Amino acid sequence: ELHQRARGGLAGQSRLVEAERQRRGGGVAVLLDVVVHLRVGETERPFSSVKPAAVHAGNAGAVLSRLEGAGFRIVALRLRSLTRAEAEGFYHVHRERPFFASLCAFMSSGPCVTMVLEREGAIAGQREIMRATHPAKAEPGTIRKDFAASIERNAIHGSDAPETAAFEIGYFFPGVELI
Ligand code: 3AN
Repeated sequence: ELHQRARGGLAGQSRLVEAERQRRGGGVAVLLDVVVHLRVGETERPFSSVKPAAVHAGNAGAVLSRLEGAGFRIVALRLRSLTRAEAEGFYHVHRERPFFASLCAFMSSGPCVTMVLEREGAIAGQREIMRATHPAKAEPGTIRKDFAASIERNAIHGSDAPETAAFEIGYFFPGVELI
């Protein structure tokens, strides 16, 4: 289904590019310009999760409000407590890292607010509003600076690429129709 959607999106994009090329009278430079423009403006759907410490501190609403204020739409939402095994599966790319056991213990220590977000350029946009993995290195006004206590308990997760978003949405919202 994801492949079909991706193909549909690309076909739609090519039609738009062709229409714009004809409207402007053609030319490779114009064509490239339109392709770049369309890619920058692409609507994306990252997975996101407010982590247990931020939920426990009563900051879930404030974090969601920051996201909505920055133009993200919530297209799926579920409060859930991860088992240790679910946390390990989610973070399996980090299984060799020294902090893996502690991270998975933390992520399964209380409920997370799991979400799918939507916005143009949402993946880079969310990384921007979350900011550095280590809250001490993040600028004031970013979610991790304002709501996180440590690099491990850093308030929020956000997909870092379309491929990870597809895996993470499938992991947390299997079979859920995204509105
Ligand atoms: P990000 O969440 O910014 O994409 P990753 O993918 O490098 O960062 O790390 C995933 C998660 O692992 C982070 N959100 C954080 O909770 C935890 N983490 C990363 N680095 C460390 C570290 N040095 N010590 C403890 N936990 C870490």
